[in-house]
Amino acid sequence: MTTPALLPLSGRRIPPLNLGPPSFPHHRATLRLSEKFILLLILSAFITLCFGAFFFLPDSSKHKRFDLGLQDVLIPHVDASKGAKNPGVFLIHGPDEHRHREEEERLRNKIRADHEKALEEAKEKLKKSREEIRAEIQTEKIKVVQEMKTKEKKPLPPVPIPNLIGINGGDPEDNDIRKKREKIKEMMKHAWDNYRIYGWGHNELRPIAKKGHSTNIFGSSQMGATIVDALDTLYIMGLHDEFRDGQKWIKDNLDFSVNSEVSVFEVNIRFIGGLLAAYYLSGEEIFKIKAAQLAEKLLPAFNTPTGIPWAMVNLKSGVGRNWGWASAGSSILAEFGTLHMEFVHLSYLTGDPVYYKKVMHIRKLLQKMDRPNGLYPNYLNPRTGRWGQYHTSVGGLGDSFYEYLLKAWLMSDKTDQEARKMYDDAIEAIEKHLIKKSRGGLTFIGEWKNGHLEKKMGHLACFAGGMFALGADGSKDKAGHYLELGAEIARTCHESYDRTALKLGPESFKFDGAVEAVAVRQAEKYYILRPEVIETYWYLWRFTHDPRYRQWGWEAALAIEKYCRVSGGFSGVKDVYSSTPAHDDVQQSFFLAETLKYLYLLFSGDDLLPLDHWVFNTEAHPLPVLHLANTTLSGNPAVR
Ligand code: DMJ
Repeated sequence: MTTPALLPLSGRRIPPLNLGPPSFPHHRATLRLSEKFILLLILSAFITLCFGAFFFLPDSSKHKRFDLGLQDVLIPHVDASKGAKNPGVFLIHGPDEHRHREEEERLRNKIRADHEKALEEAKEKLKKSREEIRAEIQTEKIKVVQEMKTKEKKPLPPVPIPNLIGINGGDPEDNDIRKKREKIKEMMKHAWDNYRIYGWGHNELRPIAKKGHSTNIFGSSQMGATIVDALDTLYIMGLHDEFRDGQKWIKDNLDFSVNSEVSVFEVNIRFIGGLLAAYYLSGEEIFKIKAAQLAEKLLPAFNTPTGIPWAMVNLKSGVGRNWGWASAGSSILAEFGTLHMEFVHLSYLTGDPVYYKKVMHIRKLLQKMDRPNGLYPNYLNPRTGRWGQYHTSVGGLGDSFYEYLLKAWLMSDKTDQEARKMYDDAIEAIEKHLIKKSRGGLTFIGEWKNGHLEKKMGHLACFAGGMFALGADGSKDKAGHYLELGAEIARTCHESYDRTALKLGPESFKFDGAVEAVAVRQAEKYYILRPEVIETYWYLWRFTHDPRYRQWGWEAALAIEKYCRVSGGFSGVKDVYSSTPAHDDVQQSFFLAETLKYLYLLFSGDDLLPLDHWVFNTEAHPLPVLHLANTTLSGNPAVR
């Protein structure tokens, strides 16, 4: 899915002139003349290009129409409903229109003046000798390098570290549970050690071919995704040598100035989430610094007419675009809606409100949108601000958007009531339109497509059992109902595992007549070491202490050990209904970040990462609750 990286017009480089001594002295005068000629040619081409761009490219000042900024968020002057034929499209009227024209005129004049100045400077340059020009270039180079160094060294402001409770411990009293926990730790070591030997520095591992692996979500980069994703699991398991090894690699090798197009969502949840969690757990500054450096590289993705980010961004050029397969050039709800937790922490730790503003802007924009049946469609076009296809799901494409509404509230120490309300409203609509009971009595979450309910549930949607349980507290009189709903989803997902030959769940399963919780199409029968079902077991265990959840988790662990373990690590399987399955030869980074972490927590005491102090991001990276009311973070709702 990768395409050749595009360069912005302004980023295109002109090949440097050869200013070294010419080989034949008697040609010197001629050469100088031709150099001047080339320089003039380039200059005139550049000026023509700038004017062309100014008149023919989409007017960037128009983008301001959508850029609500924080002030606009606080004083909403854009009315989505008035004068807009299409819901979600913002138009400018009255005084705004006048202001907009004035702004355009001001910009035009500025560009004209800049061009004249550039021309004058160029003329001056041509009068200078070759040595003078060379010296100037050299000085400029040194300046840029120094600026970069100072930027890298710039210390981040000290901030009060939140209350970090339960980063160690959780030792189970029961001997049997302790042994199970030890087994999970051994599985983690097997996965890590093999990655260390065969895939070190690559994003993921091919455990059968015993070499590195990557997918298009990381572009062409080799950013050690498994290292970053696994760090906090290593830490809580007490695998400190391995943790330090990973830390050293990050310090010496992790560089984000790569010409590579990556998924903003995946990089956020795995890298920023992983680095932030590693920072909070270990207190090692390097993780915070790397997270802040990477976050800066993601910011250009938000340069769209609406402020809804592109799905992908080139880390070097900052050019963004969307997935080719997404409806109507849209960005994906579960991608642009899964940034809040990490971005709030980034603003907190860097003291820069820009991250907070970006995610609050997305939230405000979504609040203004019309929602068919109260449901959020999965696709939103970042240019027009219009929904794409009316497809709503709690599984892939939608899932973690709902999760982050709830977790924004939890992470704010339950003060972000706006997020809680959005979550409550969304879940109410989902329950009304998407959640049904099968003939055999299994509760499932279907998918809403253009007014029709598809009775199919994805493995990804199984995370919702845990989400409902986590959100129960705060649902007032419906708390019992949501805990029960969470338990029903856990049961359904367990059935999807139990009805297979391997006791591992398929990618998606159907409820159609006699078919219940079973995959029908061959292409949906695989299991790629995903965590969602085990994640739900863990949340249900924490809230109910019903031993069935530990039992179900152990069944899954044994099945993974039996069918997915190979000598070079762990691999996904292609068909969970076949007793002799083929391996897919991929050890996903989320297996170490999530699946093994949730299993380990399932067999640990509740004092390890207690849920009233930590909120897990969607990649299972724990971030501490932020009592923002006590801080001076600009953009902090409490300060506003
Ligand atoms: C993980 O990367 C995250 O949990 C994400 O939210 C969705 N799916 C994968 C694992 O299945």
